[in-house]
Amino acid sequence: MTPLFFDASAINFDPQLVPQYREQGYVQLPGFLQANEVALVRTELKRYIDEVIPTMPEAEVFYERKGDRTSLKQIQRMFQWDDFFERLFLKSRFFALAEHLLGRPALGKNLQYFNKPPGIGAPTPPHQDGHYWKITPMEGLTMWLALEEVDEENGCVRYVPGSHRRGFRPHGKTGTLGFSQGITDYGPADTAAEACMRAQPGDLIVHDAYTIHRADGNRSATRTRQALGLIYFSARAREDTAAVRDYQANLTKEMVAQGKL
Ligand SMILES: O=C(O)CCC(=O)C(=O)O
Repeated sequence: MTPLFFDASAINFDPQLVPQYREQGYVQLPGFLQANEVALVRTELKRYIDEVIPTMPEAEVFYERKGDRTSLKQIQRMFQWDDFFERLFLKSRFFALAEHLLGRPALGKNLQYFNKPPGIGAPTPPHQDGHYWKITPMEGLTMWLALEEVDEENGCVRYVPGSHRRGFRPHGKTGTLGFSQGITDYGPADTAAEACMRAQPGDLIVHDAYTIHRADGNRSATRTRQALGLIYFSARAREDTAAVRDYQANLTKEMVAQGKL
C-alpha cells in the first residue's frame, strides 16, 4: 500500500492553521504521520544510517563525539542521496503543507536528521533560522517531525510565541556543531515566554524563518531524541549562493580545526 504521506491529494487542512501560524509564528499538527508511517520512516532511517551515510561526504554528517558512531547527531541534505527521503521531502503531504502555509509555490531546501544522544546531546542555542538563510524575500519555514516521544527531559523544541513579528535579533558564533549561530542577547524575558513543544511520534511542528527557538540538551541517560527537520523556501526567494558557500566552507574549516568534524 502506498504510504499516506506520499499522497498529497487527500489533504484537508484545518482552516485555523494559517491564521494560527501567522499569529504565533509556529503551528502544531499532532499526528501528522500515523503510527505505521512513523514506523516506515524509522525503518528507512536505519537503512539510511547503515547504507547511505558511508557514501556521503564527511562534512554532511555530525557526531557529538567525533569517531563515535553511536553519537550521531545530525545528517544534512538527506534528500540528495536517497530516493525514499527525496519523495518524503518533495512529493508528499509535507510539501503540500509547506505551500499551504507559505501561500505560494515552494522549493525544498534541506532535509535533516536531528538526534540528541542520551546524556551527551548538546543544547540547541536560541536562533532564528532565517539568519542562516541568505534569501530575499525572507520567505521560508522549517518543519520538525518527532520520531519518538519528546519532552523537557530529552530536549523539546521551545518557541518564543510572536517573536517572528519583531525582526532579526543579533546572532554570534556558538561553537555548537550544526547550530553555529545563536542569539547573543537572549534573556529572561525570552525564557519566560517560551512554549515547550512536547511531542509524540508523528507530531509535526512548523515555524517561520523569524521565529525564535531553542532546545535544551538531552538529560536522559537512556532516551534518544530523534526528529526530522524539513526546510522549504518560497520558490521566488533568491539565495545568495556565493555567501552561503563561503560561510559553509569557513565553518567546515573551523570545525575541522576544533576537532569537531
Ligand atoms: O532539533 C532541534 O533541537 C532544533 C532544530 C532546529 O532548530 C530547527 O530545525 O530549526
